[in-house]
Amino acid sequence: MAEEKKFYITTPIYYPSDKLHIGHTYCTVAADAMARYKRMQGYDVMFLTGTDEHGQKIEDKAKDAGITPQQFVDNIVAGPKGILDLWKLMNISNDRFIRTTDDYHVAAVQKIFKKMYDKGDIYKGKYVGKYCKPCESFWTESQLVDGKCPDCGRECQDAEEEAYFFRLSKYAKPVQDLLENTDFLEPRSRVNEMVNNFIKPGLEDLCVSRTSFTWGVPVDFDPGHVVYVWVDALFNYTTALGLLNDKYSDYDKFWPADVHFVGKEIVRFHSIIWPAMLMSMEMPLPKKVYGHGWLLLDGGKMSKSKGNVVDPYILAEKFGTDALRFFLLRTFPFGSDGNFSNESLISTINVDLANDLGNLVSRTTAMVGKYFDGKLPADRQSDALDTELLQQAASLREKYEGHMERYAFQDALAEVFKVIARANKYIDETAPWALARDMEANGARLATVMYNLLETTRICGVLLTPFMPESMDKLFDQIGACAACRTWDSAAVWGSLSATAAPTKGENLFPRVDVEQALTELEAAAEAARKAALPPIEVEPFVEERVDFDTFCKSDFRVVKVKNCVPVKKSAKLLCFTLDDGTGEDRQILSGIAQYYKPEELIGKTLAAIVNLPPRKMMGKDSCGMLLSAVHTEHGEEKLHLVMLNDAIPAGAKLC
Ligand code: ME8
Repeated sequence: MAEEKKFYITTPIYYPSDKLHIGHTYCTVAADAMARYKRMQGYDVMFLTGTDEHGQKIEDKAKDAGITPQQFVDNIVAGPKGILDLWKLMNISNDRFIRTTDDYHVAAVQKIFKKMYDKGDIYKGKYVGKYCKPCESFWTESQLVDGKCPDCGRECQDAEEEAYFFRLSKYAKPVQDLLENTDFLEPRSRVNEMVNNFIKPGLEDLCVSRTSFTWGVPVDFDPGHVVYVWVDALFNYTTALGLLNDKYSDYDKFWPADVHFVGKEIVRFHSIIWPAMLMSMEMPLPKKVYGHGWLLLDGGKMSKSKGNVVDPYILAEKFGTDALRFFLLRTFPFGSDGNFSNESLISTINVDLANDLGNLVSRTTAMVGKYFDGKLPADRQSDALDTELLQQAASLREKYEGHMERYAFQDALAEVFKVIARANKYIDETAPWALARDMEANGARLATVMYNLLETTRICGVLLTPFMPESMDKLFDQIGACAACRTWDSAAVWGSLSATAAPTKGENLFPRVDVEQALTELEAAAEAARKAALPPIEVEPFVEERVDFDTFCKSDFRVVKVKNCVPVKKSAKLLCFTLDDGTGEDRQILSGIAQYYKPEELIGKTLAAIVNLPPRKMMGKDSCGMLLSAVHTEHGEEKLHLVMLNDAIPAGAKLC
C-alpha cells in the first residue's frame, strides 16, 4: 500500500514573557515555508505552533505588572501586536495553535505525569542544586560554567525542595544510540555536542516538579507540586493532536512528528529529555529534530535583556511580509548562526527581488505588451540559444526538492535565483528589441523568446510560492498563469503555460529600496522603540543619609535675576550667567546647561542659586555659586529644568 502522504511539523512553543523578535520569527517562517511546500506537494499537513505559558518567570512578571499570570499571558499572546497578531502579519499558515494554559492540555499533562509515576519512572526525592530562572532550567553545581548558567551565562539561584524526579539516567543508553546511530538529530554536528557534553559525563535524573511557585500544571495526586515547565511544554506536540484528551483526534494520524524545528539552545531538551520521556510513555519517537542556528546582532544572540532585538513589525510594515520572509530564508543557512543587519536585508531586497526577479517580470510583461499587444501568437521558432535556459528551468524542481527535503532553504532559493539570473542573461543574448525591428521576419522568434521567459518565470514562481505566497499570486496574475500552471506538478513540466498567454504589466512586485533613506528611518524607528520600552520617568534615588538642621542652614540659597547669559567659548556645555543677587554687585555663575536652554531665553528670568559655595574656575572663568535645577530621566533621556521663580520676588531674597 502506498504510504499516506501526511506531514507533521512543529515550531517550539514560545514563551509569552516578552514581545517576540525577528529571531523567533525566523523559525516560524521556516516551518511555514516547509508546511506550504509539503501542502503544494499534495501532503496532508499538520503545522503546529503555540505558546509555553507556565513557569516562575511568567509568575514573577505578572506580579511586577500587578496582574494575574493568566491576564499577563493573554495580553502577550492575544493582545494587540501580540504573538497571534505577529503570525497573522507574517502570513503563517499554522493548522493549530496550542496554549499550554488550555484546559485540555493541562488535564492531559496531569495524566501523562501520573502514567510515568505509576510506571516508576517518576519518583519523589529532594532537590538540591541550582536553578536558572530565565531559562527555567535546573543544573547541578558541576554543570555550571564559571558558576553561571551554561545556556545563558546568568546567575543561578540555590534551590532545595522536595520534588519529583524523572529517571533520565535509565534512558541514557537508548538515547545515545538514537543520537549516534540514526538521523534523529540534525544537523549532525549537534550530535557530538549532545553526546559528549551531556550524555557521556553521566545523565542525572531530572527534577520534574516544583513547590516554590504555583503557576504551572498542578500534580493532581500531590497538592503543592507543579509540573516542571519543560515536561508540560514538550508534551504540547502530542496533546495538540489529542493525546489523552477529547479536544482533538488526530494523534493516530499525525504522530510521530516528521520534524520538530527548534533553536540550537533547546536541542538538549528535544534530543535527550523528550525522547527519554516518550520511551517511558512507550510512544513512538519523532522522526527528526532539526536544531537551527541563531540570528545574531553584532555577533551576539538577540535578546530582550541585552536590548538588541529587531522588531519584525517594523521590518514587515516597511518592506512587506514576503520580502522579510524571503530574506530570512535566503540569507542564512538554516543550520548555522547568521548575522542580521538592516544593510543585508535591504541589499537582498534590491538585488534578488527588485533587480533580478522584479525586473525579469516587468521587462517581459512590458515587452509582450509592446510587441504583441499583450497576447502571444502561437507561432514558434527555436534557436540553440534557448537550450541552456530550457534545461535549467526544466531540471530546477528536482534540485530544489533535494534541498528542501534537507531543510536547506538557502540552497533551494539559490537554485531558483541561478535560473532567474540565467533568464536575465537570455534577454541580453536574444536582444528582443533588435528582433522587434523586423516583426515580419522575426515575429515567431520573438514570440518564442517571450514564451521562454514567461515559462521560466512561472516555474520559478511556483517554487518561490512557499516563501512568498502573496507576491507569487500577483506574479502569476501578471504573467497570465492559469490555476493549473501554479501547481507543484506543473513546475516539472516545461510548456504548461498557455502558448498564447496574455500577460499584463502590473504593479511593481518588489519596489527598489532607497538604502540611505531606509537605514535612517529604521534607525529612527528602532531608537523610538527602544525609548518607548524604557521606563517613562525615572528619578534619582532618594538619599538615605540624614543631614542635621544646622548643617542644612549653612547653605545660603538666594533668589537671583539673570542680567545676561552667554555661551562660554570652546565649551559645548557651559553658559556664563551675570546675575543680580541683590547685593548691588554682579555675581557670575557658570552652569553646564547649554544643551537644554538657549542663553537669550534666560535673560530676565528669576532663578534660585546657592551662593556660599567656594568659587570654582571653569574654562578660565570664576563661578561663584550654583543655579538650582530639577533633573530626571524620560525614556532613557536626561532632562533638566532650571528652578524658575515668580518674577515678583526681589533679587537677594533668602530661600529657606
Ligand atoms: O525556548 N535566532 O521558548 P523561547 C533564532 N518555550 N532563533 C531564536 C532566536 C534568535 N536570535 N531567539 C530565540 C523556548 N529563538 C521554550 C520552547 S518547546 C517545547 C519550548 C528561538 O520563546 C529559540 O531558539 O525562549 C527557540 O527555538 C524559540 O525561539 C523559542 O524560544
